[in-house]
Amino acid sequence: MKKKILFLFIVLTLTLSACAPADNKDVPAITATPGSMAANNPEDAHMMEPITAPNVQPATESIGGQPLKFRVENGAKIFELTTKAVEWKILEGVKVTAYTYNGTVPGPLIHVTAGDQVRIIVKNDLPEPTTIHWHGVEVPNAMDGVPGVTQDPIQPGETFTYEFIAKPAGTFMYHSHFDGDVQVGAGLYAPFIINPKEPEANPPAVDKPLMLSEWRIKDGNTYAAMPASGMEPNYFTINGKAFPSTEMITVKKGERVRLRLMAIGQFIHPMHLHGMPFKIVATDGHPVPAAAQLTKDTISIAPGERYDIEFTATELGQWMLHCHILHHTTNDNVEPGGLMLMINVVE
Ligand SMILES: [Cu+2]
Repeated sequence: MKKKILFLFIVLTLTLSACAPADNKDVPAITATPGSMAANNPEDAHMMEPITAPNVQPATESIGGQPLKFRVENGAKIFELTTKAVEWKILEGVKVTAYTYNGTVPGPLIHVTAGDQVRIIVKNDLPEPTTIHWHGVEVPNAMDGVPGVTQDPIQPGETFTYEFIAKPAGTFMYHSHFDGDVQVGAGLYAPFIINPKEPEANPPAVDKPLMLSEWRIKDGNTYAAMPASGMEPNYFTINGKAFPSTEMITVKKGERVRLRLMAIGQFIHPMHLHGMPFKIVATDGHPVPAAAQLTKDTISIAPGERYDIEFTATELGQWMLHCHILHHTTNDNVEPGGLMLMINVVE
């Protein structure tokens, strides 16, 4: 039976190809894109094109994820974001063409308190439409940022205002929801942290968001990396930097460290800490009760997930935090690189 179907399929295919005119105008031409990749399916073509924009300038800032300043109007905290393309340095001598919020990767940290009225004015200076999704934040439906469902895409040159009450407290992210597999990979993501209404009784000495992502750079072109054939990443970044350009975290012996790990790319990263075990104190922004906090030294963070982990720096020295998919600790296949950073415990 199977053989019969296969035979019929072959006959049909041969007949159809024999009938097709040599220059059939209805069949889309297959064109090679830079990086020598060809899209057989026109719907795949968008992801195979390099990230480009007219007149891309080098970024004026060198560190991403810095707190965004706001002004207060009638009790609301007003933040302003502009989406724009810049040349972003992920490593000495390695630049990507990035789509950004306010010119950095990640975009600026929006840091508010539970219950705050938050208004975010977004101006789109990209050559294509975009929207913002407030990942994990409990917003009204109209503010959810899904194009064609909750809003029209923000067209190039247009401005859109998001407004909501910040809740619940925890570790969240904001990112593009338009052409997400390209725009998020291209850099349109940032941390969004909501403090509890009651300030913490015993805050850690170090409290740091770490956003994990991937890039594909070929022949000087930047592509949004994704788990698709020919689109695999060859660079990996923590807060927009690949090791050894990742930030070193310095802490005094005996102090407590909180790392807010966020996977914003399209790959899973089992992050491993040398020397000191940690506890998982929050998952996807929600606190874990003390009795349920697992003690681990490796934690897999899947795309979209956040884990807040805490440890006490009990041992002096430089301790590595790195992804244990070891290809992810390379820069274009050269070790060491990518998803590594140092925790420097000092006297
Ligand atoms: Cu990894």
